[in-house]
Amino acid sequence: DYTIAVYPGSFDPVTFGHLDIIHRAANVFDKVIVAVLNNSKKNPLFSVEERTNLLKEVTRGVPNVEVDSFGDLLINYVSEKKAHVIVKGLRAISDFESEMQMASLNHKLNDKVETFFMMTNPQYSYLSSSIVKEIARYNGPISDLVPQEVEAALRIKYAEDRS
Ligand code: COD
Repeated sequence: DYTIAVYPGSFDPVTFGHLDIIHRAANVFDKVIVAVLNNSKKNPLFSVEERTNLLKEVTRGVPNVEVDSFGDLLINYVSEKKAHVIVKGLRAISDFESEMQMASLNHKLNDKVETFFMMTNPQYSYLSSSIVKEIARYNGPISDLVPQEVEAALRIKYAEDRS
């Protein structure tokens, strides 16, 4: 069976932690759709177009990865894409509670869809988009945390803020 997995998130912006999950998921599933949440509520730093474009740039070398965006319930999007798997990354215990709630709810909404969790690479266990934005805002070093394209985009964003 051809297995399509959806890896959803805010990706504001994509980090090496996300990228590690994307590469590992691409080794396991036939196709991985990285799905960017089009969220106006969360007041993201990058627009959905910017987040999607950055993801496309940094996953260019992985043939079975596709980047898309979605705007409503994840489970509806997953059905629309004829996918049966949701991929999530787990960092600390703090991720567990909300991920368990979302996995249970999504399973209740559609029991044909399974959520698969991948444990973070210990190297990236502390890494989140928010921490990267915080360091970048104060002009700190982020080259070990995000790909070059993302670092450049962050520098431009915060330079605009400062001017
Ligand atoms: N190592 C491993 N995994 C990581 C790392 C890291 N360093 N950093 C992030 N991750 C994982 C996260 O655990 C998550 O699984 C994924 O990568 C994306 O992370 P973020 O922070 O970019 O995205 P989130 O957590 O804000 O995404 C939340 C969703 C968009 C998935 C969720 O809000 C959602 O599904 N929304 C749609 C509306 C909906 O259906 N709601 C009902 C859900 S039951």
